[in-house]
Amino acid sequence: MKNHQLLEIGNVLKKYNSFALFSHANADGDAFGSLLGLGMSLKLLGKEVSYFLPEPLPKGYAFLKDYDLINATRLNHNDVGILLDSSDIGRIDQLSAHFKSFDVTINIDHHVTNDYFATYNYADKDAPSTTCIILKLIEDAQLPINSDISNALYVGLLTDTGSFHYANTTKSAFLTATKLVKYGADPSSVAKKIFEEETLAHLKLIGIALRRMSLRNKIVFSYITYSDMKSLNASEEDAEGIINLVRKYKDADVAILFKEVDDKVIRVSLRSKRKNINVQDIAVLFNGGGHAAASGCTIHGDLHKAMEQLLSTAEIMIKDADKNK
Ligand SMILES: [Mn+2]
Repeated sequence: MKNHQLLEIGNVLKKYNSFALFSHANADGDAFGSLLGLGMSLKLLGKEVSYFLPEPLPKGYAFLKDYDLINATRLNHNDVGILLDSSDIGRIDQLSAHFKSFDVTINIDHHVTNDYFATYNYADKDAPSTTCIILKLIEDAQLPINSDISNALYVGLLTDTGSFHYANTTKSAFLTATKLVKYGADPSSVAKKIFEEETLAHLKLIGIALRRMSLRNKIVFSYITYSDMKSLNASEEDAEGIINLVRKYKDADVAILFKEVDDKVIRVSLRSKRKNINVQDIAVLFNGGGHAAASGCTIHGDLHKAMEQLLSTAEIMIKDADKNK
């Protein structure tokens, strides 16, 4: 499995006239940033662009230019399908048939597990975000860039590095950030939109989850019930990101948050803070997935039974990890 040159991909972008851009379900900052950043650049090049994301769309990124055009443009036909920030076609759920209908497809991504599903592929696991690759493509192929595009690309970099906290906060992450600011990105206004404009329901759910934090050996965990969700009129999006506060507890090896987002539908977020504990192994046992440090699964049934079941499984796996240390 070999990467094409970004220059070759740039030539494909110049050759064809209209493009359908896709990114993955539960779109995050990098999905929105790469989708809209590349799309806006193609539009400045005089191309026709349609944006597609699996619904529901998170509203937190509505400040990005062209957000309102996602799933709104209805062209009869596009020449090329482009899938961004996605390791495989399955990541776009019900949109995958649409993507497969294109004769020419492009895959640009930074996940280790990318399976090179397109006609033209570029996957770089060392890229801090897919938007970093999009900037490289723009520079290598000399595609247009402006401040709206730079802001979109910066959003992907900022969120995928956890605000420059995670292990992918490399020299290249800062070099890309520097370039994006040079091209017109405004880090403080982006940070304000992403981190300082939370809904009341989100903040109140944080309060509930933190108050209920408990410890079981080295596992810190908490939960949000469906009745909490209903009483705050909270959406699933309002319950996103709370695991990142639970996991801050310094003596925890593993952090788990149970969210009953609908009646007897429990989304479980798992985070590992220790190298030899792979929470993906726990998530997989409950039909979920993710990465070694961050995984998730959905359990259908009674919240407290689900918690007991998952926590005891996690305890056993952590004990095994300690034995093999
Ligand atoms: Mn990404």
